Amino acid sequence: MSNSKNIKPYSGPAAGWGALKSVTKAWIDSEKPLKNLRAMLRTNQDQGFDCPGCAWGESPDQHKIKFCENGAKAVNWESSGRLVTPSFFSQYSVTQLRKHSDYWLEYQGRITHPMRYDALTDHYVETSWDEAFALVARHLNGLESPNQAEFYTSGRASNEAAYLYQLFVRAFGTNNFPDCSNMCHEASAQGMVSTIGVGKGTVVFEDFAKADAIFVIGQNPGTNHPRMLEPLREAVARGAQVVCFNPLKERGLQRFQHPQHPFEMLSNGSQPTNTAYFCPALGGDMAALRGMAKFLLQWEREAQTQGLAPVFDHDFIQAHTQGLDAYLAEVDNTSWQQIVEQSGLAKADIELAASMYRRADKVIMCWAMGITQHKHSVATVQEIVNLQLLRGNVGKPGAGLSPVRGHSNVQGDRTMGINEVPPAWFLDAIEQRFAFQVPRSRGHNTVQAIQAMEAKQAKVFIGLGGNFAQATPDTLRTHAALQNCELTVHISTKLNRSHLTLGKDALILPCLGRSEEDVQVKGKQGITVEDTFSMVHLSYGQLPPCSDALRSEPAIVAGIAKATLGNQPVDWDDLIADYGRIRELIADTIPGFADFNARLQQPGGFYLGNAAAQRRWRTASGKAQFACGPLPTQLLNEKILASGEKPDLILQTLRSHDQYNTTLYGLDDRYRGVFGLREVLFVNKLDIQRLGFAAGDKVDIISLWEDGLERRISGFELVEYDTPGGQAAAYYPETNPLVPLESYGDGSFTPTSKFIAIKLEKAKADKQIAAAIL
Ligand SMILES: Nc1nc2c(c(=O)[nH]1)N[C@H]1C(S)=C(S)[C@@H](COP(=O)(O)OP(=O)(O)OC[C@H]3O[C@@H](n4cnc5c(=O)[nH]c(N)nc54)[C@H](O)[C@@H]3O)O[C@H]1N2
Ligand SMILES: Nc1nc2c(c(=O)[nH]1)N[C@H]1C(S)=C(S)[C@@H](COP(=O)(O)OP(=O)(O)OC[C@H]3O[C@@H](n4cnc5c(=O)[nH]c(N)nc54)[C@H](O)[C@@H]3O)O[C@H]1N2
Ligand SMILES: [Mo]
Repeated sequence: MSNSKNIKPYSGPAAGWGALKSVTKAWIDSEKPLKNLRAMLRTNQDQGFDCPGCAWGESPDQHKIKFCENGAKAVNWESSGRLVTPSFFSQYSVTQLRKHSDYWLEYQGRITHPMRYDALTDHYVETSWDEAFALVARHLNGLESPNQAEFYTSGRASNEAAYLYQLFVRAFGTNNFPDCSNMCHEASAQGMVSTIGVGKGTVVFEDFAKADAIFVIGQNPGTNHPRMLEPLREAVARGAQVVCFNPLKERGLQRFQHPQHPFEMLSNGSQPTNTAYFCPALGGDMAALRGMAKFLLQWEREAQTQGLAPVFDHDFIQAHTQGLDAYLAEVDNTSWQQIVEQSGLAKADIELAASMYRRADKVIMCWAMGITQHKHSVATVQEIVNLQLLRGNVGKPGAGLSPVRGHSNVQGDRTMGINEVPPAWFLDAIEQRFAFQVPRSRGHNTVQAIQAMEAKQAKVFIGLGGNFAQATPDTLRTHAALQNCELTVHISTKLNRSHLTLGKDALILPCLGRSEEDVQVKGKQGITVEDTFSMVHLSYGQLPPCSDALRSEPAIVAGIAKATLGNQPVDWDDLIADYGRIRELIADTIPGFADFNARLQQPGGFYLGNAAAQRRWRTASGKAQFACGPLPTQLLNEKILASGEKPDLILQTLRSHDQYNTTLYGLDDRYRGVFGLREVLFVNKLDIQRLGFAAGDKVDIISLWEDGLERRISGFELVEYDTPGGQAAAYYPETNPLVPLESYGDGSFTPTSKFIAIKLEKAKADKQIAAAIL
């Protein structure tokens, strides 16, 4: 065990008193506690605002407090009393700001005025909105081709902002829409569209109360979707089976104490949230799921010969699916040896998981980044679908597929057309409604956008939210790529490293946060978002804006559009006066949004619908399709093998309990027992010994990838941790310098952030000290 004072294993339950303490700290630390209390209580309430945290949906119960610990952190962080004003920027040059940590940068507070980079002084200086828009327009209109600009979106942007953004960018002439989804659930969309014809989850909130079993695969809801713990807890309480697949024993999936249940809190009792926990190897889920299918097939054959009730849902398979025989042949072809080796699970464990799956009539399968950030993620998602199709677990109450989304409106942004490969029907609808010729060629995703900037083919980068420089892989290359640009523009709430990784010209355009009132010509405006269950609802900011100079995201997009295109293809100002008019355009062009404005009036919003949930399959064959790919022959990429070195460990990069993606609320990770420190590497005790280190040692981490570049990060403390042998974990974004840009998912282009082959060396810094002493 490490003797570092920063490491103190945590024995309490998830949520509980620790969560209340943490909420209080975030609240007091906002420096606006009285105002923010009101905001917290309006989170996710009717006529209130949508939590800017995760995309988990609301309980239809109108009387509950609906924010969780991490939602409260998000709200208080956004509505901080600290301000980053023009005088802040005159105090620090960009070079000086670069020396500060990411945590420090965001901690300085909300950006209050539009700022332009002045290369002569190396400072950001205040600019007017009109000057800022004119600068963007000048750059965009000066490009040889619209495809030389990249238009990034992070998933917090509202439907209204996203719709205007895509309209402007397509009218400008490109489909270059790299977005955070490319790094997130892209594989879920690809894997599901190719099998069930819809790239979204098929379940709604109420299904969780009806399920007999809920599988939680590669997801850490205790930290990233805390409100999901409640339905999981209720499921266990009524005797349903929760099954977890995760190499790490995540606390929220083991013990949970509900802060809104006084008895549990006072008695300090806690609900065990899981009854079955399997720890596969990183990237081993497809093999584990294939093994489960192999058992189901064996039991189905046994049932047939013995005249027992079938294991497969033959009626469903017959009426609704295609490709079963080819899939079962592939299942037969997959050897147990390969399954056990690749999954890292014993055959008996896979049998146990399969029997839990078989016993349940209605099964929900949930998953997140532990599934989607691998090379074979699309195939793994397809294997989840295969398993669910075998027993008719798609399109019936209490069962289905649930890729649990990340950002609060990432799903809505896609629905609005933030998509580098938009479907033809979407483009047709835009073309018909607005009478301009839409670009039809594929645009860039996140990886391709970085490659284009690196090759100096793309010259303008505009980010609608997010922190592109830190969230993306191969940090050194990505930073250099952004710095190749003629212009970088960030529409942001808080200062981050992307603002300091700038092109020749650079702008920071500060926007209203979700929690702030948005008043336009026709009065107070609400925006809409879509949660992970395809519920669309209104969100009204509650707090006065932190600065009079802020503009809303839709207004900023409209300002750029008007300066660049004039009043084409729409009257931009008119749309901003009343967002209801933007929603009318959405209703005209996007299926499911008819009578958009009227339907929003119902409390809780409305359900967009999902064809697959109704067993209508929008696939080429009109049926749900079994996918029949083989398991990867091996998980190590050929570029890793070509390095000629055997990895010491395979590294996954994940979130601590005190962060929201690249935003760090603090330096603690309570459930994993790490305090005041982020440069840690979680490694199994035996591995630490095997590699000749001791817990607490500082190491350099080097990524293995054959392309002539060295990828190294330094000074990480080894923390002894309960993780399967050979598998390590560390926090993102600090580890992004290790992820090679070309290491991405087949068919998804998602960086393989959960599978990085690494070697360890004793930290260089230590070596230098040692050399000095000698
Ligand atoms: N508070 C808070 N909430 C958030 C976010 C945040 O940063 N903070 N981020 C939001 C966003 S954008 C997203 S996408 C979601 C992310 O939500 P998660 O997907 O829960 O996020 P990660 O921290 O990446 O955790 C991945 C989990 O998968 C496990 N895992 C890793 N590799 C594998 C594997 O190969 N197999 C299996 N079975 N498990 C594996 C890890 O041990 C970890 O428990 O959360 C959203 N909500
Ligand atoms: N190694 C590794 N890399 C990863 C991941 C991983 O698990 N491992 N996860 C990936 C995933 S799932 C995702 S989704 C991406 C996230 O990538 P991004 O979405 O690009 O990053 P965030 O950290 O969420 O963005 C934070 C910034 O958004 C701005 N912001 C906050 N609120 C608002 C708002 O209301 N409006 C606007 N305009 N700006 C706002 C603030 O300035 C803040 O600094 O990272 C990906 N990168
Ligand atoms: Mo995400």
